[in-house]
Amino acid sequence: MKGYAFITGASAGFGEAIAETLANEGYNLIIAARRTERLEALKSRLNHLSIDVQIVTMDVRNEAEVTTAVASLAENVQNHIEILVNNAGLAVGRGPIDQGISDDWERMIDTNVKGLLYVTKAVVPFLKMQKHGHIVNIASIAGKEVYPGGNVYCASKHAVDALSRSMRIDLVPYGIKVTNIAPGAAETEFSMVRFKGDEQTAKSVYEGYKPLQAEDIADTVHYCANLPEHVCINSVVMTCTSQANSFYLYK
Ligand code: NDP
Ligand code: 8X3
Repeated sequence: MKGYAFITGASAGFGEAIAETLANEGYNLIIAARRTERLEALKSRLNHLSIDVQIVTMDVRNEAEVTTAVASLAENVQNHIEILVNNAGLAVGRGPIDQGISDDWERMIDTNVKGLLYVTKAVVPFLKMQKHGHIVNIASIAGKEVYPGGNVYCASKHAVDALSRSMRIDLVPYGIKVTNIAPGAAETEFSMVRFKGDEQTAKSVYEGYKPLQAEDIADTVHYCANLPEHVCINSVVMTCTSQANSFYLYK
């Protein structure tokens, strides 16, 4: 029997697709996010599979909430976590640095960087005990190259990239794999969140080309997680065919 995949940000986009893909491959799931009703709907959709699905409602920015949520999982769940997918994240706003809004900056840094740290710190002791496990960090192409107006989001994803490489060193003695996945533009709720509900602007991000779909990222996570024990993919940069780098999209 497969162990548990702990997926943050499982209420939408990549996280939801990763949860569905891994569930179909027989993984049990711990699905986390703030919107419990979305997690419950996902769990119901997976009802036909003979897997266990644990729902965790938490805001990754709140360390106490994260620690309590992980500590509250049953022992047989904690001790069988095989994969942690640090996926919860967001961009808020896009524009020149001097026009940035401090609250947007804080939301991005607190979620993308500090949230990922809190979840990792809470889960790693269980992976260490097993001397086995895999952490998949969902970074971004924005963590490889900056682009106009991307400043703080790009900085937060550069931090994720650096943390993935650091974790790889810290955790290698325990047989724990770390994979950094850096996708380019993908059509999810990401742009609706970034542009604060401005549907027209959000839609325009994906017009004139075929962007990545959440399922593409899920397939990549599944591929990386199902390699032989002695093989670890450290880093993946993936874009749709029309995107050459973080600022050149052919439309
Ligand atoms: P979505 O907006 O579709 O999903 C984001 C998920 O993150 C939701 O499940 C949301 O759940 C969760 N989340 C956000 N903030 C918090 C929080 N404070 N606490 C807990 N959960 C939170 O976006 P994507 O699926 O596109 O994004 C997933 C990841 O991929 C992010 O890290 C993003 O930066 C990254 N990424 C996205 C790309 C894209 O073009 N879409 C490309 C490259 C990387 P809820 O609101 O219920 O809490
Ligand atoms: C999301 C992709 O290009 O909007 O990480 O930064 S991009």
